[in-house]
Amino acid sequence: MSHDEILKGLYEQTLVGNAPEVLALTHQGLDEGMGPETLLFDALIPSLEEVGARFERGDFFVPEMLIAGKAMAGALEVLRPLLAQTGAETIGKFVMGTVKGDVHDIGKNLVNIMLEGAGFTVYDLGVNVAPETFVEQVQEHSPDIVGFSAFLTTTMPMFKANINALEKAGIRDDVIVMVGGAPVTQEYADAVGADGYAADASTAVRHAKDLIQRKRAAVPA
Ligand code: B1M
Repeated sequence: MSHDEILKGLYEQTLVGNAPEVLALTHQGLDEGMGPETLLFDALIPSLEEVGARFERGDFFVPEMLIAGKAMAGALEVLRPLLAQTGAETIGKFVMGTVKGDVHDIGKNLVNIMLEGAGFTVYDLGVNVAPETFVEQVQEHSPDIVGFSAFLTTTMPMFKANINALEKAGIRDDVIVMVGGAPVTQEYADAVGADGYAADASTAVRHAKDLIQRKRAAVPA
């Protein structure tokens, strides 16, 4: 099988949610020397984008979206150690979760993998995370950054609820707040008072590093 055939197969089998075949093709691609980023960015992510487009058009429904998501998640588990393999030193602590009311986690998990690869220690709180849980976990781990992911326009307002909860607990200024997720924009992040926003996982890592450096530089020794 050529590399193009593997990418085409991965795209098509993710689209129909054929998890065993997606797993087999992921292994085959890696065995044949393809990079994990190629499999991710040239097949798996575009396929999920197409799943979303079909859902919007009414050609796909929630079950189709679910099995495609599961097929992608299986491949991501295989790619995880390879994407995270940089041997970087620990550069900061990151508490991360998908906000209350939202169960999407593939994008959040991908950000976590990239953060770990860049040397962050990541505390992943999972999905549907309540503001009080974010507060407790920030108090427990004292991270440099807390990250909120939201993938629905209806759950984006939880960013503000989370920031309010941090303020109420008196710890808002102790931690950098980053937000992201498919429908989120820089304007929305600014409007809710977040310190940072990123549209994708690699930008999230770059931005997280910058924000930490700026905060450390601003604190008098
Ligand atoms: Co849903 N879903 N879904 N879904 N789903 C979307 C998000 C949607 C855009 C599809 C569409 O209509 N085109 C749409 C939201 C529309 C909107 O509000 N604007 C939608 C909907 C409507 C819904 C339901 C409401 C459907 C229903 O029940 N009627 C329902 C909601 C459930 C809930 O959460 N309460 C629902 C359910 C589901 C499934 C459970 C079936 C499944 C989730 C499986 C899972 O995650 N484990 C699912 C899926 C698979 C999708 C799509 C198809 C794919 C999402 C994905 O994984 N993308 C999605 C369509 C789409 O996104 N095109 C869709 C790939 C991923 C790598 O990208 O998630 O964008 P992304 O993550 C990126 C960036 O956002 C960024 O980096 C990531 C990696 O590059 N990023 C950050 C993420 N977090 C960040 C944090 C940061 C910084 C960057 O800093 C802290």
